[in-house]
Amino acid sequence: MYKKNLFIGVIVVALSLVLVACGSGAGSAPTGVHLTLKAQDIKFDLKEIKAKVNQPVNITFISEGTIEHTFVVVDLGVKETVLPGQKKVITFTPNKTGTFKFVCDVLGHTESGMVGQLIVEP
Ligand SMILES: [Cu+2]
Repeated sequence: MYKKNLFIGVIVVALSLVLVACGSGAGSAPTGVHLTLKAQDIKFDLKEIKAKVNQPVNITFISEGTIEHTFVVVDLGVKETVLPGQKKVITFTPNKTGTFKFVCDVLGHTESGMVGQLIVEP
C-alpha cells in the first residue's frame, strides 16, 4: 500500500515538472515588438522605437491627422502610407543591427519634425 502511494506520488511530481517546462517554454518564445505609433499634424508620438534583430516588429500605425502620412525606413526597405483617420498594421523584420532613421516622407514633413530613430539591437 505504501509502495503504491509512493509510485503515484512520483508520477504526479513528474507530470507537474512536464507542465512547468511547457509553460516556461511558451513564455520565452521570441515574439518581437508590438507597439502603436500615432501620426499627427505634424509629428509622430514616438521618437524612438527599439527592436531586436531578426525578430518581427509589429506596428499599429494610426493617423490622427487630417492629412496623409507615411512611415518610411529607407535602410530597411519599409514604406507604408496611412490616410487621415485610418490605421494600418505594419510588420517587418529587421535583418541588421544599428540605428536607423524613420520618417514621414510626405513633402516637408521630415523637415517639420516627423522623424525618429529605430534602434535594432542584437
Ligand atoms: Cu507626415
